[in-house]
Amino acid sequence: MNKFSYPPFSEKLLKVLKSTSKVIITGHTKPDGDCYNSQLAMGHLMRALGCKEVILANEGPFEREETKIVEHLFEKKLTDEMLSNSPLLILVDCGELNRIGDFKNQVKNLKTVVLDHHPTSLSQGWEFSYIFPASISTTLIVKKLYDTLNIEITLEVASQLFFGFATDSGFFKFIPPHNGIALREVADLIEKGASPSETNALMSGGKPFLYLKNTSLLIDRTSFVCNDEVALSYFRLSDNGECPSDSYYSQIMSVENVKAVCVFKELEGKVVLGLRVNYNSNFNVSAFALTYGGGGHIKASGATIEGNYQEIVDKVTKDIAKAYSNK
Ligand SMILES: [Mn+2]
Repeated sequence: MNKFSYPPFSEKLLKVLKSTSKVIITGHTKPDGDCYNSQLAMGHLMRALGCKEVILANEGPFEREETKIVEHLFEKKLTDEMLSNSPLLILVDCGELNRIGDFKNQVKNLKTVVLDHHPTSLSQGWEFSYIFPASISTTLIVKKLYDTLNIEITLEVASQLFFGFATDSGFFKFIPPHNGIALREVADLIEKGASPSETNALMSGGKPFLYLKNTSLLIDRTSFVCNDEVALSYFRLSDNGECPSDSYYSQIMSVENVKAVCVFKELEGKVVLGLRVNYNSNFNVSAFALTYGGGGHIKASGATIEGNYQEIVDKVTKDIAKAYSNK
């Protein structure tokens, strides 16, 4: 792909946003920095457009350290009152209803606007959508909406939009060539007051010592397949503290030959599969996750699989070795 710009928003999408007096803004469960900041910034945008009732909802869980301070801003349950008078639904950083948890059945008949950058959302047939996988983060799509509608980006919103970008770019690490526009948009956010140093401290600081110890636990438990190019590790229900997947991915990716990483996180009756690949690998983990009902990006994806822990680990390990070899 050569240098590109963001396509314009459709007139009908803009019209729906401008004519809405009640909105529910939600995103995927287990929100990350891109998801919840897109929700917050869209909340502000809708109020600026004159929308009277803005409901921010996310089922959670708010697991990541940096999400805990914003958790109280989001409704975890949708009441009949919230669903009355046909609110508009805005889905951000997610284009599949089965990724929003139990809300799915309550909102499936609402008129829906989707703002997302996951390629798996393209096939969902949304009428009012802006799905652009080349955008590093959903917050950069939200920024494009602010600029299109001429809504002022305050310091608070600039910080939110930058945070989403910082999360999904691995703090500037995962940016492909030709995507100069991302950095031009980010420069604008920094000029408006977003602080990379403060965001970095928020994102990577303040973790309990156990998080670091668990990173070494995952490193210790690593096994390799496919000529040591695929690293696998696991975090059991009986382990204490948080599963440090992100920290583990970046550590294990620094090992020579490693091109792909898979983490099995055991929950009650199910396993959360996390997948990452190196920037120059052509193994499509989004497609792989999709075979287990998951999804995500070409280089970062995941799935939640119900069933027996050991059976899931054995099957996925076999499948990933096969898929990786056939890529
Ligand atoms: Mn995202």
